Amino acid sequence: MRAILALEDGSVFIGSHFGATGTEVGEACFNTSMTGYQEVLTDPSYSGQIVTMTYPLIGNYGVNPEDGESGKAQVSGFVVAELAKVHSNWRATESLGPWLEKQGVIGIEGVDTRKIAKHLRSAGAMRACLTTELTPEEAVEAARNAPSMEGCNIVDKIGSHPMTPEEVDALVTGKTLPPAEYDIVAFDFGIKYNILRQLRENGFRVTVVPAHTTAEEVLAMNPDGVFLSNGPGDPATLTDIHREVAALIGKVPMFGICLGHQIISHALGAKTFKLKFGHRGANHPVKDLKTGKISITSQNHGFAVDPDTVPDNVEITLINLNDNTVEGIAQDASRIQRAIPPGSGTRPQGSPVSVPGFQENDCGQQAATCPLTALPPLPIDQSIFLASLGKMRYLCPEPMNCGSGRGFFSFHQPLPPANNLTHHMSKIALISGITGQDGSFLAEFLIDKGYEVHGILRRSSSFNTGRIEHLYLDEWVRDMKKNRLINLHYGDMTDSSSLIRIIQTVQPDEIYNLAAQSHVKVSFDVPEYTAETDAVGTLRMLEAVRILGMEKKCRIYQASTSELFGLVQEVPQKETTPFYPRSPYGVAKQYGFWITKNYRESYNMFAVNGILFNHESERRGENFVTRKITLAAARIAQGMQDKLYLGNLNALRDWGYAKDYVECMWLILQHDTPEDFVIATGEMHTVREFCTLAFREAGIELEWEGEGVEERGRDRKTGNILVEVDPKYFRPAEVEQLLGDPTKAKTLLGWNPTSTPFEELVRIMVRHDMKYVKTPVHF
Ligand code: NDP
Ligand code: GDR
Repeated sequence: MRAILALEDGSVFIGSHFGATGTEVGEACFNTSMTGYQEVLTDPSYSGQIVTMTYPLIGNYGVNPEDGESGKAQVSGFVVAELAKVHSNWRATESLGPWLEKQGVIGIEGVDTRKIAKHLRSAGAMRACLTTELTPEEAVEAARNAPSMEGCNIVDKIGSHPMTPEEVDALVTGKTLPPAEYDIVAFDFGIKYNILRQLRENGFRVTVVPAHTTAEEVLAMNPDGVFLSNGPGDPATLTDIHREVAALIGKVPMFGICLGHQIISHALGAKTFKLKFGHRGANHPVKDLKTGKISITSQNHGFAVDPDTVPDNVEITLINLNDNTVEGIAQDASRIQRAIPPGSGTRPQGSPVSVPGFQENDCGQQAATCPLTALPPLPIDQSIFLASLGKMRYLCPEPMNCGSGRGFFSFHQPLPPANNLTHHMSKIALISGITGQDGSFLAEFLIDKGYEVHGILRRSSSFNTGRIEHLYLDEWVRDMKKNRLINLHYGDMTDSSSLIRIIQTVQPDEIYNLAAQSHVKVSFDVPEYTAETDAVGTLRMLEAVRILGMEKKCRIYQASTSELFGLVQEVPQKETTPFYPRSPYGVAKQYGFWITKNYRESYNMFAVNGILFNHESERRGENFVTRKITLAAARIAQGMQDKLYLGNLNALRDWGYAKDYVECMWLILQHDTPEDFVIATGEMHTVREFCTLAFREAGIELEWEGEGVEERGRDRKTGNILVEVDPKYFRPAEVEQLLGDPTKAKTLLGWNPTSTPFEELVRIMVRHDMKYVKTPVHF
């Protein structure tokens, strides 16, 4: 049976169904763990989420009753590349598919989970619909109508499940329990069983209380410590819980993980914000700011504490090295100790849980002798918890271990201030043409790869940063008061001095020279300027690197083009096909190609050409034929335009998706040796075909009639003529057909030329433009 995953931005992934049938909505997120799918599925923190696992094969060790994090599956949907139909593990009692069916969870397999994860990483987590019964259009609509995770109180929705100490004991099977020395009250916001098991196995008697238990009720239980559990949803919505937790601070030691950590932060006066795509996986590097130790941790949370709101008397102790977000806070022990009122419900001074005990068991000092890596393999998220125990020095009779951990609250000596957060990017990239279609996608791609990204911005009387606005003024970045994700420098390909100055300042490891007057037809109108920018501009860039003596440090990618093949000398065109450009643009780019190759051979520079065939996207310039068509189809379908005028309908092009092509630019620069590559899909289509598909996607079936300049596209339903030929769009010399052979890129770079098929490309563009024509913002 077919299943569909639809995202609110109109992306649709069609695959095969497993598990339950029906329709569910939730927030789409991804988890990069290789194992632990059962823990993910049963973790209450995933409530309300449709989880995509990026590991390619899921279900291979089945499911069993002992690994559950709660009594049932909690996710709203499950997305995998391939579901293992046969499981193999001695502990397993059944296969994942049938178990999910019983649990009522819809699953989808056979979709490109890598693509989904990459999309969510760049576009951010979004509302989604997983269905076995709706059409793609209905599914997108359902996703758009789903509630947003921000501002959503899911803790109350899932409800609490109080447990007596005896019930907690019963969760631990096959082990002899140690005597329980300390009493813990654990708030249940969606607590995971493994946390309870670990607490019990380490000598804590645990009573699980409902999320809305009051401070007074907790203190009446006279606990040695309070634990605030993980849980789903937006921590900011739980204001009454913040209040009760605030009332406990200073009266009883406490720590929290995930949501618990965020609740404590709120109780201390800090704020939280929604992460763009959350932290979900088993490989998050977390740095202890006190010891400098870095640990690899398992995480699952979509919100984080805003460091700028953390009060002065609270220290930021841990940060996530992927994005520098706060992973742990602590409050000064002495302040807490002073705050303990005489005769309160806390332990008497001098007991094993007193402050001196904590000082001796300083987890930071233990880090050197008990690294997390020395621990036996742990199920997902236990690693975090064990680490949290190590931090829980009031309560821990002996330090469990230390190092990694997140979301805990413990009592520390003063630590380096929060502004010690530093961000070390691995490589520096400079992109000319960053405001263009490719430049904007490449910037996103490189940011995701951890690059420090710089771009050359040319002066314009109006704003030309529309495609990169989200990177330049990214709200998250602004809120975090960090550096912008990209750094822009004024310059121009016609101005050598600006190029030299920028390269000297930026000191790039990699330059992507994408800037060009890139319109073939326009190049007949501005041939000299085209040569200045596309030909001599390339020379200026290469010379700047040479003048600055950076030939060895800096790798240079030159945006070459299939237009070099022009009047094609063989079909398909490959790296060895002779050139025959047919426009001032093609001729200028041919100079760019050869001067790049010449500098490589003359000065031994890593300077390479990517001979890219046409690649399009929702960000394509509006006067290139594909975008012109998708915009017109969207406008005509919505009554905003009557007709579309085009030039040569017979032109054949090898059209790919720009997002896929920028990856290849990067791969070419990472290759061991400097070589030129053809990048293409290996498939070609006419302009007419593109038109037919685009209008179909917009709901209009076109019928073609006539020939040459008399050819027209008629709406089959209404009979109206919607497409006509206007000779003004003919070119003085036309490139009739282009078809690339990407074998070399496939073989040497491992690049997949067909990850976005032609039909999918048209769909992406039209869906985008159906919205864009009403609200001109790139989604
Ligand atoms: P776009 O036209 O979308 O972007 C061109 C970029 O170059 C824009 O950022 C533009 O700035 C900048 N630019 C133009 N002139 C100058 C100048 N004198 N100085 C500094 N910057 C300048 O192109 P694409 O993103 O589609 O293409 C990227 C590169 O790849 C181009 O070199 C193109 O020729 C080449 N190419 C593209 C293919 C495609 O199918 N897209 C195929 C093969 C090659 P502004 O925003 O201010 O206009
Ligand atoms: P191209 O792209 O010239 O291949 O250059 P474009 O989309 O402009 O044209 C593709 C084909 O469509 C025909 N065509 C029309 N083109 C435009 N722009 N407008 C029309 O109305 C129209 N009608 C028919 C054209 O004649 C042509 O045959 C793009 C650019 O991105 C270059 O920078 C890049 O180097 C090449 O692709 C590979």
